[in-house]
Amino acid sequence: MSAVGHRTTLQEYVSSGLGGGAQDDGLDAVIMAIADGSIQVQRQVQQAALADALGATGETNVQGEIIQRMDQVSSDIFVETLSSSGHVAAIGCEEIEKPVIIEGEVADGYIVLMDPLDGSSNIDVAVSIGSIFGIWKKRPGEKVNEDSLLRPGDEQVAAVYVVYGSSTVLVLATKTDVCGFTLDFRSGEFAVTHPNIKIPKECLYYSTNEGNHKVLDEPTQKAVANLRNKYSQRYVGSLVADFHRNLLKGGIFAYPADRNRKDGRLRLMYEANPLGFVAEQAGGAASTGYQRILDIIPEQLHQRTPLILGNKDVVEEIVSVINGG
Ligand code: AHM
Ligand code: MG
Repeated sequence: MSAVGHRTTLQEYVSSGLGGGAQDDGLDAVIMAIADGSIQVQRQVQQAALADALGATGETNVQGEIIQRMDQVSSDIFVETLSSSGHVAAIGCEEIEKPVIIEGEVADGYIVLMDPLDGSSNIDVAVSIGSIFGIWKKRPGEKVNEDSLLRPGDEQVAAVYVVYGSSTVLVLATKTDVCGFTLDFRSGEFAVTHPNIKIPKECLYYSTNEGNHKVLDEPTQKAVANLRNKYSQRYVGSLVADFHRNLLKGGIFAYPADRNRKDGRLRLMYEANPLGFVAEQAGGAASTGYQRILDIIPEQLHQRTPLILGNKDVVEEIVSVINGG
């Protein structure tokens, strides 16, 4: 933070090298496009009931899930702000079956994968929801096509999430820093409130859907029972909000594979990869139970994955129990 009384804004932070002296090659514009979109989404979410914009669109997405009207509104907003940034070559989105290829001629463009509004079941009931973004740099000289989006999480250059909660918080992770910003409604800007985020050493919470216990295999039941015996449970049901709490307070999120969801529930490219990147940069870890999330070579844009996310030592312990240890 700079002079007393002035909090560094997100714009200042990204313009001065993203906390680590990065070159200005358009990543700042991509991040500001996400921030601008999130301010619009936050307003729409707050006004949704008054504008009769809650509820479902009547359509389902490629994964067969009902699209909420606010899912659609948020997707449209971010596609617009990212496309207009001039630095995004392609967008992959939970609500859109095929990638949005923007290129033409974005020379040093970025590829952005997003869940524009995470926590669908909480939209209509005034519970925290959010947006999640993984950011990859286009390969030099690459002519972007559908396969260009299938990059491992390890190659992300940055990840961002926003929580629309009792305050609106944006967390940006790069290879050099994880920093949290809060939206100041007076100025309309994000300002640094959580510099240099590191997940606390002590794990306080576990977040899992306990209703799934009966469909877990035996080793996974044992791993969850261990969590239950040691930690307090907190489960919002919006991944982004559960993760944010656990990142700041110390905690573990678990949505393992089960009998009904052999590939897990959450999506690799725009949920597990970005939050796995944030977790690792903050000293935590992310695993499927069998493999590091960021090592997965993706096969499909909308593929699912089991996800164990949070304090590194606890992730390792769960992985060991799931594997019969
Ligand atoms: P969404 O992207 O359609 O909102 O779905 C993902 C959400 C996550 O935010 C959350 O962790 C999970 O689904 C909750 O699932 P469940 O209701 O099965 O506990
Ligand atoms: Mg989601």
